[in-house]
Amino acid sequence: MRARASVLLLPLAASACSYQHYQSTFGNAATEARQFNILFIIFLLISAIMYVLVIAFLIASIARRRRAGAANVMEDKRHHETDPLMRTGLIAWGALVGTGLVALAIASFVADRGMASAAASEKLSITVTGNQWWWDVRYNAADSSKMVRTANEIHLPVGVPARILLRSNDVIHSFWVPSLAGKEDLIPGRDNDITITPRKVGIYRGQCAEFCGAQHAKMALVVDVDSYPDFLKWWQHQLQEAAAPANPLALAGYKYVTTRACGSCHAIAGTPASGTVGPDLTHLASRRTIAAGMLPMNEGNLYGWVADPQSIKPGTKMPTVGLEPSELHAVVAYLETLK
Ligand code: HEC
Ligand SMILES: [Cu+2]
Repeated sequence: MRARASVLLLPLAASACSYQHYQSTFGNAATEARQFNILFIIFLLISAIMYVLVIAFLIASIARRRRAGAANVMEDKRHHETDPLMRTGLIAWGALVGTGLVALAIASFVADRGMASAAASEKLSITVTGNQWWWDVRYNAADSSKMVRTANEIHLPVGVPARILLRSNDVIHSFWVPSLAGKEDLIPGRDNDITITPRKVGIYRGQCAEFCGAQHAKMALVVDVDSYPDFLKWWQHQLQEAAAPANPLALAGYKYVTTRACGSCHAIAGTPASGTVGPDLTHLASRRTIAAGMLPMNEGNLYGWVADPQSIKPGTKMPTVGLEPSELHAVVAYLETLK
C-alpha cells in the first residue's frame, strides 16, 4: 500500500523538481522566510500548550462530575463558588492566557522589526511588473547603462537584501515565492514593495497568488539565488546586447522577428525590435522557462509556443501569428541564439 502510494507520487515529485526546483513555505531560504517560520513555530507551540491544557481541564471536569453523580449538582455548584482552590486556579489560568498573548505579541513585533531592518539596508533594487500573465523584471540602477530588463526569472545574489518594487499594468496580481518570503500584492496605481535577503544558493519557484484571469495558474516565476561572483557574471552578461545571427537560417529569423509583428511587442537589445507589450527576449535562451514558468526553455517548446501560443495558454496576449513552416524554423533558430 505504502509502496504503491510512493510510486504514484514519484512522477509528480519529478515533474515539480526537474526545472523549477521546489516551492515550499518551509524552505527557509531567505531571512524573511526564516523569520516567518520562527514566528509560526512560536505561535504553534504556545497555542498547542493552551489547547492541551483546555482539553485536559475539560476531561478532568467531566470525570469529576461523573464521579460526583447527577444528584449532587446543586450542592456541587455552591461548593465551587466558595472553593479557594478553584479561585486560585482560575486566576492562574487567566494569568497564563495573558502571558501567552503578550509573548505572541512580542514575538510578532520582533519579527516585524527584523524584516524592517533588512529593508532599510537594501542593496539591490528591482522593479517587477505584473501583466496578464507574465512578469516583467527590471534591475534599477542610477546609471541607465547598468539597467537590465528580463522576464519571468529573477537572479539575486545570496546575502544581499534586495528590494523588489511591485507594480501592475492591468489587474491585481500577487508576488509569492514561498521559500523566500511572504506574499505581497501588485496593485495597479499603487506602489508596493517586498524585501528578500536570500540565505541559500538555489532555484526557487514563485507563483502569482491573486486570481488575475484565465491563465492565472500559469503565471509562475523562477528565482535563481546565485553566489555573488555568479550573480555579477549573470548581470554582466545581461547587460550585453543580443549577439548578431551567425548563420543564414538565424539571419532569416532575425529579419522576420525584427520586421514583422514580433518586434512591435517584444524588445531585443541591439536590434530594431523594441516593443514593450511582451517579455524582453534579448537573453531569452539563457532563461530556464518560457511563458511564465509554464514550459522548460528548449527547442521543442519554442516551436510549440511560437507556432501556436493560444493552444498552450488560451487567452494569452500573444496572438497566434501563423508563420509558414520555413519562417518558423528560421525564427526558432534565431531565438535559440539569444543566449
Ligand atoms: C501582440 C503582441 C505580441 C506579438 C505580436 C508577439 N508576441 Fe510573443 N509574447 C507576447 C506576450 C504578451 C507574451 C507573454 C505571454 C504569457 O506568458 O502569457 C509573449 C511571449 C513570448 C515568448 C516567451 C517569452 C518568455 O520569456 O516567456 C516568446 C519566445 C515569444 N513571445 C516570441 C514571439 C515571436 C517569435 C513573435 C513573432 C512571431 C511574437 N512573440 C509575437 C506578445 C506578443
Ligand atoms: Cu494571478
